Amino acid sequence: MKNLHNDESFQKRIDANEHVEPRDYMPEGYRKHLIRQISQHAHSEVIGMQPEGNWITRAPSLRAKQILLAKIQDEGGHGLYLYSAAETLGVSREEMIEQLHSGKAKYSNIFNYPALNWADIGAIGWLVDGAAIVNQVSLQRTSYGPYSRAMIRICKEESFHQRQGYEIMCKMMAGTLEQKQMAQDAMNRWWWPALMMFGPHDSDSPHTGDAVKWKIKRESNDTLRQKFIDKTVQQAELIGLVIPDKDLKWNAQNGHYDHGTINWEEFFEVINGKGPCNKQRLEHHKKYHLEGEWVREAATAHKMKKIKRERHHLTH
Ligand code: BYC
Repeated sequence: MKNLHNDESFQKRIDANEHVEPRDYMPEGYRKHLIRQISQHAHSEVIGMQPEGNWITRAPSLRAKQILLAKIQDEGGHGLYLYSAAETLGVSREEMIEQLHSGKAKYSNIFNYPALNWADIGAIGWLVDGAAIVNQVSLQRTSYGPYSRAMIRICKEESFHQRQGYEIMCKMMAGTLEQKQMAQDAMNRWWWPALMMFGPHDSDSPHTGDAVKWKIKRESNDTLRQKFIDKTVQQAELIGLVIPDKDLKWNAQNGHYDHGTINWEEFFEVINGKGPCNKQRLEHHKKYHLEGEWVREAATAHKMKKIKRERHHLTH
């Protein structure tokens, strides 16, 4: 079945839960959909290093600093796996970076909010990585082989990140009144943007139809958001944090928590460039990308020299 080159046989492979590999036939829409999603995912990992990187020099202990450094380095590594996975679809790293810089490619809404104090580092690890992992566990079963394999490696690291954040929140909630207030304040600011990370409601999500048909997405935006809420509410209660949603309540009939209305106006403003930190995040990326140009040139020159040397060796 593998080498039949038409959309119908492709769909049969998807329906049979076969992985699609880079050299296999795939419809152009599938390829484009994946390039968009994987490159946005890669940009999110890399831009996501900024709000946390801001706190490395102010971590409250050597232990906390080591853990935060390791976590941020992991995010950089996740970006690299994902850029490589996207490159297997025929797009170059330069094109993806160009699309990020021109605003054509998005990155996660969440990284356009500022990390104001140490409690925010706890909230990011717990809520942001917590939301990311719910989405990414599901993506381990995505139909495109290189994306699926990247997700398996990434998920192993994300679970450590989530625990790093929750540990900070636990410590602060066991601390002074001021520390408890800081933790609650961070929760209040990060909760709603974390819910938005899962994307618009299924009924308003233009890409979900194709994504589900092609098994790029294994679960819908709302299903994943609900999973995240259900598990996080209990973690918050355990340490005495209050979810900032007056409409949040347990629904015994369906076995899930009902939640209040998400501010989609804010979401669309943020993803379309008007969030509190969009400008800062992109300018930072552009500045360091430009400053790193000599490294890329040197690495390419070194590689070219090596190839020439090897060729010379083979022919003489
Ligand atoms: N932010 O039809 P929809 C991390 C856009 S980072 C921005 O539902 P789709 C971490 C969407 O792109 C985790 N934009 O789209 C790193 C589309 O616009 P375009 C990042 C969003 O693709 C460091 C439009 O809204 N994870 O782990 O079916 C430190 C309509 O949406 C967002 C991923 O990227 C958003 N939140 O579903 C800590 C996961 N949501 O493209 C942690 C991979 C939607 O037409 N991505 N939009 O211009 C996905 O699973 C899916 O792409 C989404 C959206 C669920 C995000």
